[in-house]
Amino acid sequence: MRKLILATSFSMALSALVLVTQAYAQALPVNGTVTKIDEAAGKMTIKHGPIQKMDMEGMTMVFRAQTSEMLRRVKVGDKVRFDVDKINGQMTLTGIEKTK
Ligand SMILES: [Cu+2]
Repeated sequence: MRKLILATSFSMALSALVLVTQAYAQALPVNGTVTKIDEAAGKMTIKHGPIQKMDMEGMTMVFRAQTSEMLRRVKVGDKVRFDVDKINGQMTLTGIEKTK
């Protein structure tokens, strides 16, 4: 009985993890490569793929980072996934993670 409960909780934890991972991948919809990080300016240059919600093709451009921590989380040359919103008229990174 105890083993069954353990197995059940394990598989439930696993499905929860899968769900979180899927939600996460969706939350960071854009691919890119970091080409420059300017901590003083709070900005990062990314060579990015298409950004559907901005109706934007792939290009290299500068983004403002929503938090300074984002600028330290990744390095130049890292492949990343990120999300962006227009905040106060500026293209602003709202999330970024290094990918493999
Ligand atoms: Cu762009």
